[in-house]
Amino acid sequence: MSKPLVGIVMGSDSDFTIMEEASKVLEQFNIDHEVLVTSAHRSPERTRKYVSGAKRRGIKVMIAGAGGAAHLAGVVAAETQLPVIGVPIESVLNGLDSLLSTAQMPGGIPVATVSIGKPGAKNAGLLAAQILALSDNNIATQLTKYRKDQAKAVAQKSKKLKTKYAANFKG
Ligand code: RP5
Repeated sequence: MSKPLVGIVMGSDSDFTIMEEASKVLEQFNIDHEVLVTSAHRSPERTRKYVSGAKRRGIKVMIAGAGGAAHLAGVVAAETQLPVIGVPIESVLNGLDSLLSTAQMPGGIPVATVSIGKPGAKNAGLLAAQILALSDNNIATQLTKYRKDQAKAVAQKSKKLKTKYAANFKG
């Protein structure tokens, strides 16, 4: 049976197309995680119940994504000592409202906020993996390889453009 190390919560099922990027990263590193839709304002009791039991059940990092008046990450952070990564979801104001609502926590209860939308969700997964890697050599090794492969891919992209547009491309 799997023992989830990361808990991913989102305010609505409409957030899932974004938040699945975090889940995909964790799957890539074989990190057990669980995903739950729960809202800070529409289902406060459900949110509190889930978050307050998370540490006891072995969860080490929480990722919370929400849009609009996005207070889910802050509410999650208020209920646990686990590190909380907030993902602002695109909204009617292109996610700027979500970004500010998630990032602008008053001093005392921190939320580590990533960028808006899919890149942010991806980075939330990577940041969770990096936190777990502090005490897990297997994940640390996978992260080292991930970065090496990423660097190789950049060089390959440049090479491809050189073949296509020649001359002034260095390589
Ligand atoms: C937020 O409201 C959710 O996180 C979502 O991003 C947004 C819209 O929710 P739905 O109306 O699509 O359920 O609480």
